[in-house]
Amino acid sequence: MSGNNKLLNESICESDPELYTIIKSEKKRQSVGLEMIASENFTSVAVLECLSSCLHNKYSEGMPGKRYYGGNEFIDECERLAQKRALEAFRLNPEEWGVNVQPYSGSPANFAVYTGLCQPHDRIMGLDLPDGGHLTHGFMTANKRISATSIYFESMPYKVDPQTGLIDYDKLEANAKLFKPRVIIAGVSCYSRCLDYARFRNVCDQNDAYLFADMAHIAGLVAAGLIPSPFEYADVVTTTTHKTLRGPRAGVIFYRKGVRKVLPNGNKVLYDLEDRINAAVFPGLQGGPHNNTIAGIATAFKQAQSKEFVDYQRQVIANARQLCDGMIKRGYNVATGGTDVHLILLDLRNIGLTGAKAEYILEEVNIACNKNTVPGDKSALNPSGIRLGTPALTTRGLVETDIDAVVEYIDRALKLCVEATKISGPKLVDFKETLKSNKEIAEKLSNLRCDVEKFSSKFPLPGLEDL
Ligand code: DSN
Repeated sequence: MSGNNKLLNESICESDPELYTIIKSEKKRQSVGLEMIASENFTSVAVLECLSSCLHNKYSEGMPGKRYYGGNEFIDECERLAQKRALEAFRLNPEEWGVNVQPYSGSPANFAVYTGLCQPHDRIMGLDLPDGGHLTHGFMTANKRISATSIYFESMPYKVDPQTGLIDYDKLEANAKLFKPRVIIAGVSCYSRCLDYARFRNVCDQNDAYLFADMAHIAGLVAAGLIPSPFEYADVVTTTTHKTLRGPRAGVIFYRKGVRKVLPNGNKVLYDLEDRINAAVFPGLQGGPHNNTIAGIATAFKQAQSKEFVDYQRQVIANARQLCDGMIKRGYNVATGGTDVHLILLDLRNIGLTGAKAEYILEEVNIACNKNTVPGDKSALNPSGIRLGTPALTTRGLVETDIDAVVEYIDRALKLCVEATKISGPKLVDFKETLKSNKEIAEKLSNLRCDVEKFSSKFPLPGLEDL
């Protein structure tokens, strides 16, 4: 083989053993651990094949049939197929809804929506990040505009009720009357209840605002028809495709077409979102779409229309409920008292733990989750809870009885966390040291890690054999 051919044709394991070892280690980590980060999932072999296909090589700026590069006959077919299946997956009429499948992921998709709907400094209202919203819903703090969505647009958050943990729709309505937003975002990153889209619509109509639903977390459950759909009420809907939808890492934007409203004189006002959204994605914010990813979107949306997918989503919810009930039975507090979806938010204040310590000790025993603020938390920098999700575990085949075992492992870890905190005192750095230096604690930790590994290894990890 000539030098150049060798460079081009060697597999990663031959050509770059250093990187190959890192990938193998990550594969091992994924298979011996319990993945409970609510936004993660394991995608299918078909999606992974699309991602590593020749479609990756092609530039195709523009829309199908209107490209800035030649050679796009099959790329056009692929993107049109992805668009068609995206609409089908949510049972949408192409006369009423269009879709752009080019956004690189959820954050760019959301920014494209604001770019399409707003002028700079127009007003937006989203659920505050510490209350379960997402960065791209306008997050800012008292002294800093954090997300670009609060730098380029004027953001006023709405909140959850600190007692119930539920969105305070009354306050949202009152504040929207004063703030007069151009866009209200109905979307969450950590909220375990279904959203009241009809109420959001009503508030939007009172203020002539657009209703923008970001269903990234729950899109798989919506596609399966198991929870209320935002499409009945929203003007624009975005989603990522890799969370409950279990496709490639990407974003899509759905926009309404046809009649927006009928004026008192009977004249119809039409939506003009198609061109605005498409132009915001390209050339506004992005260059060439990632065609390998778009193929992955197409095949994920095909899968999303299967009976197996609906069964999977049903199990995701059943597992989240089992997790929730199991934790409550063991004396833990769950924000809002339950779940309708794929995640729960555990409030650790009653057992004197911080989210950071809980996340750390769970990671030490191969259970991945993330620390999270809970309703009423004073500081977003020191959150009092952890977010736990079931999409990835369910993909590996866990059912309710397995979740009982998971509850037991989490409970053991959190009890150990309390025990270690009593020895270490409140500082995280001392706590970490205690986990290592206290012989009894270290031994319990190691036993628990072995139990979790043995348990996890029973469940196959989908994906390519070696990578
Ligand atoms: N980072 C994702 C989440 O964890 O919710 C959202 O983008």
